[in-house]
Amino acid sequence: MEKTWRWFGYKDKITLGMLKQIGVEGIVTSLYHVPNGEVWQPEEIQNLKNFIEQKGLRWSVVESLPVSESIKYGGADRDKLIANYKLSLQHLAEAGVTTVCYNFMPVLDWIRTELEHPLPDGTFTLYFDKIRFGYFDCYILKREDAKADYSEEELDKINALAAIITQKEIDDLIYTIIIKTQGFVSGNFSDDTPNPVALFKQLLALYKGIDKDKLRDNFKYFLQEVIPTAEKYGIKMCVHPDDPPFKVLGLPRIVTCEEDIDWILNAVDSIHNGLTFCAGSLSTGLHNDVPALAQRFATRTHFVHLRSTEVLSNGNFLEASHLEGRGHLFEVIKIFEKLNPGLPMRVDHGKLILEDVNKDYNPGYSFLGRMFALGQVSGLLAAVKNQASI
Ligand code: DNO
Repeated sequence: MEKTWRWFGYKDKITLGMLKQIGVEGIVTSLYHVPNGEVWQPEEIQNLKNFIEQKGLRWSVVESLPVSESIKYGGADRDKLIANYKLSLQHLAEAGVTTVCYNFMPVLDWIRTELEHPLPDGTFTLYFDKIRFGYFDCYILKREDAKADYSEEELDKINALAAIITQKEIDDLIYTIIIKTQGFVSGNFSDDTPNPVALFKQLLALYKGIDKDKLRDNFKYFLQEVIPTAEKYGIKMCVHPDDPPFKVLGLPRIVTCEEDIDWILNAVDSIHNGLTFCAGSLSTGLHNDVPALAQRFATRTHFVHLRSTEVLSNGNFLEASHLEGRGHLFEVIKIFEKLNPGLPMRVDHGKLILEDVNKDYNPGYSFLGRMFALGQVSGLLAAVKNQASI
């Protein structure tokens, strides 16, 4: 596997020089400053590529070329936006950047309720608390029908939380779910968004009446347009699974399990229509057996995210060590090295350890925590390779 690292562009505090020192080979990045839906221009792509190559690295993967909301809900301007998307793909291919990761999650990209959850060893990690998320849904968004999505017991706990939650905790929850986790990945929100809850509700409203089947129709429409372009220019498209892989806030999620992935890969049956195998996202679905999925989809995978999670009996989940948890990364690496060797992989969602604290890194994208995880995963990779050569 190629050791890659998600780097947030020219303004990232973690420099390419630092990455060279810790054994990173390839860079995963995006044109972060280009608003969603606009064409990525050849000059900008080339400049970024040159910048990376001057440091002795390569631009291995685009993560992400974002799919605009309107393409997902099937808005009036979707054809124009898809045409722009195709042009961006063409420009990337012309520059020699040919692996493109994206997702098809409505409104929210990934979801956590806490970004600095303390662990007994003094480090901090990302955390999803079902009851806090339920509070956000029922009391902050006040979504119609929200209560139907929670059990009686969960509703009791949500109501109990409502009786004691402080204004600061409410503000933090809004900031965490809407701004901080989405801000750097989805382009829908930023620190300057004046009334994030109102904007969030507007976006949710755009999906009224869009159920799983309708969202699948829109996804297929997108794939039927985009994959022929990917074939023509040699682009490997790879969709990222939904994080977490279940329905949230009444929004359908359609990249959650074996059946979904099968459906996507068959919707347009081409090697250019592939998967980003995110062991972490898939592992938070108790319905998923991560190594079995790797075995099944390895040959249609173009990019791998190595991380792992622990799911608690109450439905909450947190990031696990890269050596433990439901991701079973040793097995996963073994499978990929056997069935599709050499794929770019990056570690994901490092903890905050030691000097990482108060550095204001994007959540999940610490330096030391990720470096530590990369060390662990590099060890697993070396062990797999040694085993294979015995
Ligand atoms: C979160 C990431 C996701 C991922 C996108 C890909 O940390 O794994 O935001 O980059 O879903 O489009």
